[in-house]
Amino acid sequence: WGSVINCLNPPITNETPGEPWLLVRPLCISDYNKGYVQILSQLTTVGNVSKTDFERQFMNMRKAGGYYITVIEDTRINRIIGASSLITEFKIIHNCGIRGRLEDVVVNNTYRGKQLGKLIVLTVSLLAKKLGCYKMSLDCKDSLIPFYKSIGYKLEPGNANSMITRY
Ligand code: 16G
Repeated sequence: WGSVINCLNPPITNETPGEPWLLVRPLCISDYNKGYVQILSQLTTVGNVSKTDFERQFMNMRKAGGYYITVIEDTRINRIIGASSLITEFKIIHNCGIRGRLEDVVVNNTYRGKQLGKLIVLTVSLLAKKLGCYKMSLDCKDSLIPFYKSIGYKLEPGNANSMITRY
């Protein structure tokens, strides 16, 4: 999906993510064995997700369509060390447009300081643009607002509320 990500310093891209052993690629069904589920537990409660559970949900996502999960693998140890999801939503508004949602962004905390969080978010943001999304939105903790601002996201005046009901 292209490699031009030019606001990072030093300049890294999804094709050259800074270290030769890092690989930015789409999630595969075999990534359960490479720790995709474990890394998500650095973000929130994951629960007991077995390999079968993961594979079933992976196939559900594939069947539903519109899920684009990108990961960063450390190929020296065959482990997923970062991830980010783009979920697309088909709308009637905006001329039957597509809205992108950024979800489940996580980078292993031992790999901090290498711009990998920025890289993986910019990678899926670029993908959203290529897919024709008219906007990309996300929910995050207050403490992450500066991070998202640094890569071009902004709070929308009058519309910066995130509301939920939990089940
Ligand atoms: C953050 C994540 C969201 C994830 C949620 C989990 C990003 C941009 N946002 O808001 O995708 O679903 O945390 O928190 O990664 P929860 O367990 O409280 O739903």
